[in-house]
Amino acid sequence: MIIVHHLEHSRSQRVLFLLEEMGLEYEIKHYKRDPRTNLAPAELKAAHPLGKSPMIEDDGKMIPETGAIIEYLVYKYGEGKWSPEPGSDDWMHYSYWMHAAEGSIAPLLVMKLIFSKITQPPVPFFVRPITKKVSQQINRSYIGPSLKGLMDLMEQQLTDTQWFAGNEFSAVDAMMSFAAEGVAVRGSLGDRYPKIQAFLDAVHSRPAFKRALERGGPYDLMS
Ligand SMILES: N[C@@H](CCC(=O)N[C@@H](CS)C(=O)NCC(=O)O)C(=O)O
Repeated sequence: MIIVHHLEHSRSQRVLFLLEEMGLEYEIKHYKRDPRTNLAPAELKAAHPLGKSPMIEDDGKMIPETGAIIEYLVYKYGEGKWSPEPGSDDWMHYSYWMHAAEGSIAPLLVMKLIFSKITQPPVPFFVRPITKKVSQQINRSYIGPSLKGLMDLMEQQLTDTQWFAGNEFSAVDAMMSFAAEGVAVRGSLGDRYPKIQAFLDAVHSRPAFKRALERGGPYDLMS
């Protein structure tokens, strides 16, 4: 039986989403964030030295890192479904977004979150004018333009194809669901990114996503 080490309010949600899409049986081990630091509790470190979520346990193996988990599930249980034909154009997109989600998009979202936090308490009020300037400068010169480039690319992909790797839902759409939620919250879609918004709406209306939410519990993104 697959066990998902699932931290509340986290990107582990997309692993539950894929498991539900694939119709696989799994158990969830729930973890709560530390209310003061918002980090994972020590018990998660006891399960694996990284202490991050998601992680899955299967056949006595512990597998961390969302992309690796998704590729493992598709390879081991996918029965040839959930990913496009290797080498095809759709597969190139599949591979690109599978890596870009955590390799390029997530680090920028985390940086944006961190730089927003240094402008708020508990940073002392008399330091905040400086941290605010630093935060604005880094947002303007690096995070903002880099994120815009990726959001433009996401929008273009979803204009060319209905999903991230062709016109059929695949595992990379579960991977990209958190990235799309992240850019919607941290990057703001406005009316410039209707295809990303439509992708999110489509994801949120899938029965598997709803079931995953019910089983996973609280999911207040990027809190
Ligand atoms: N790239 C990793 C990121 C894992 C990660 O940072 N997870 C966050 C949850 S969104 C976490 O465990 N945070 C708690 C902590 O750092 O203590 C993945 O996609 O699996």
